[in-house]
Amino acid sequence: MVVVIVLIALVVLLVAGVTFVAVGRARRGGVELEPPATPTLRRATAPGPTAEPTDELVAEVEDALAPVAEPEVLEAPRRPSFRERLSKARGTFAGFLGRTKIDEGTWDELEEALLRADVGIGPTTELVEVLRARVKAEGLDSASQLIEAVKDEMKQRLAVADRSLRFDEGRTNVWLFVGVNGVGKTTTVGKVGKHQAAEGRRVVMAAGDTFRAAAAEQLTTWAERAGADLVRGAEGADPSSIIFDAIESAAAKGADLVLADTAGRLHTKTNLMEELRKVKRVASKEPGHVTEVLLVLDATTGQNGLVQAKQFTEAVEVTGVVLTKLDGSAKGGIVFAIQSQLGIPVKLVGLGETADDLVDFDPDEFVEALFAT
Ligand SMILES: Nc1nc2c(ncn2[C@@H]2O[C@H](COP(=O)(O)OP(=O)(O)O)[C@@H](O)[C@H]2O)c(=O)[nH]1
Ligand SMILES: [Mg+2]
Repeated sequence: MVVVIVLIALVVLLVAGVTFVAVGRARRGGVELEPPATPTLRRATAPGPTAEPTDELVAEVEDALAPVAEPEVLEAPRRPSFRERLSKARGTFAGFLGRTKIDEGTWDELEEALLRADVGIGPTTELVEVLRARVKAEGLDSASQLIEAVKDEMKQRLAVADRSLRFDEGRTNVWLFVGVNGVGKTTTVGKVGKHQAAEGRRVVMAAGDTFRAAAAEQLTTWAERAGADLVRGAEGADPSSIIFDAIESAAAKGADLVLADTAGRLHTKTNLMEELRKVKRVASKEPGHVTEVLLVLDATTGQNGLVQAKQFTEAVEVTGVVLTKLDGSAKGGIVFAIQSQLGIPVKLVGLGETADDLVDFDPDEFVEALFAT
């Protein structure tokens, strides 16, 4: 009798044990069926030695996962979003975003936020006046409605017909990059070169900053990355003649785009502007055809950038602005000041140091990013 009871007990235990292991496996199998982010992750989450899965079970799960996991491996580098890179600028509007009603405090906070973001006193005053009138006319009474109105007005002010970089087919196009020292000219020439070469254009870079040898070295690295040709001269050489050499060399081998770096510093400011006028004149001689003069401005310098912009626009006809280092700045509002006070479109913005971090300026995305929570 005792033997029978012991036997029954053993059988019950055995059945319970088998069921437990089977359920455990099924559960782990269920978790495994969630599509993992990458195959590496898949390996990391596969049952460990303690799970003791059968080979068939592993093969089955891997088969089920394979079609889901593969496309992720082939994914190209993602264009950085304004939203993720503008975290500093975004903080500027934090206090204002916390409000629910529209009262005098709301207007004060809005004005302060716009000034802190470097929208500038003129454009800020104008914006606030228009918004006060709009709130009244449309009977808006919540701060969230006001925020939508602010965004709408900002987008309207940034809307321009054309931000594209001008390129005339069949010509030796020359894009000149100008700006003060350290704003990101050489880096931008490199990034633009990489993008343009990737689009199939034959690019020649001209190391027109002969003030320091390091600038030509830096550009050499970028030219190698972009698969572009580079024309450089000795330290202290005449920038105009280097740029002209680059243009002639481009024309001779059928390259259609010359990207010319320039110095941001000479011995005095007046000389720099004279030098740039000369560069523009020489670059416009046959076979050269200057289709862009891009002023590079550093967003972290805020309103100071506007002063620089005025000086450069007096010297050469600037066709567009490249605003760099927007990733490290709380002063993105300078975009409004540039466009409203100078009427020059911001064409490209730098959101970081790599080639993929130079993107077309998208005003709607930019404004939404400023107000993202
Ligand atoms: N974070 C960030 N750094 C940048 C950006 N553009 C340029 N830089 C950096 O700014 C510094 C100066 O750039 P450089 O091209 O040498 O300036 P240049 O003197 O005008 O030619 C370098 O360290 C660049 O990597 C950008 O969009 N974001
Ligand atoms: Mg440079």
